Amino acid sequence: MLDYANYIARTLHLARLGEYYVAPNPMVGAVLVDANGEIVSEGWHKQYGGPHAEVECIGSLEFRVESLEACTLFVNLEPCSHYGKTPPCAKLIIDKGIKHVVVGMLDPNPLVAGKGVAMLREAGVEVEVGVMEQECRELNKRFICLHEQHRPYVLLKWAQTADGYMNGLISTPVTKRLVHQMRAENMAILVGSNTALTDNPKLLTTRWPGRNPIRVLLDRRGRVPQESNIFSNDAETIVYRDNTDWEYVLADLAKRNIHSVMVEGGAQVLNHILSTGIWDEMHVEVSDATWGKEGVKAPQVALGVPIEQIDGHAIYVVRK
Ligand code: AOF
Ligand code: ZN
Repeated sequence: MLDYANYIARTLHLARLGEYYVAPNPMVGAVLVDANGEIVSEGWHKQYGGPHAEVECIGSLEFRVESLEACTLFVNLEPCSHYGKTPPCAKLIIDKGIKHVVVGMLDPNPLVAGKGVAMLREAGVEVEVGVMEQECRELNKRFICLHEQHRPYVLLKWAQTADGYMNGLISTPVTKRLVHQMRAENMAILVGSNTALTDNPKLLTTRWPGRNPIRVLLDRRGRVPQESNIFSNDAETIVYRDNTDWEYVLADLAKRNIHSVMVEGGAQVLNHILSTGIWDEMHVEVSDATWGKEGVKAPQVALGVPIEQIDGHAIYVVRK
């Protein structure tokens, strides 16, 4: 008897290798296991628009296997059933004569949503669904949010002093790098006009591999000049002028297939979002400095216990 959780855990290792390259697609890994429990092949979705994990796995069989009939395919997400940029993985699995598939979680994309599993079962493939489901959902929380809630996953990010004031001078050499890494993990980075005018940020990921995120600017009064860094031609920029209502912005970003947005400020935008209650995660860096009343008051929220200390700064992560 195979230990299913072990192999699904392995698919998650592989899936994560696609982290900075597959959005808005999910991260997916696949492993093919023989009757003795040996892994005979592995694969993962490497790049948006590229072959899916199952195709990579089956196409790169490392050991000669006489027949795939005795093998089990493990994949963290339900194999697809649609003709997208690539043909359906469920069809490939059937054509290759694989008779047993173990799936971490169903695909929430309405194009698939159970149809992949149904296709396999109709062809006589034995399918088990829901192994390490929580871990599978955590890995693809952004992709899942887009399809289940029809809006991007929202990460609020700011740095503040111990007495609750913020501006751009708080980050340390290490936390500056971390911000670039976090940007690369999200498809879009959003700021308000005050931040664009005061800090004039480029909002790029020059200190981390992967694509630059899409920049989003809320500028109701049209105050941010065209020569600002946010409009540099390194990356795309979307500006909201007439309607900067949070629900409208999220719905519009979802329409553009953007599965995640990191909000970098300023205080006004963060407070507006917090007042709507529509966000998923907060990442707050607190320095040990006290500035009295110099600076803008940071949003006032309960931060709980820091997850770590970096360069003497406390890092808080709050999940909704
Ligand atoms: C899989 N294996 O490795 C991935 C899947 O445009 P396409 O053809 O690449 O299809 C993208 C959709 O396919 C994506 O939204 C998600 O539902 C599914 N992703 N499915 O069987 C994979 N990446
Ligand atoms: Zn597929």
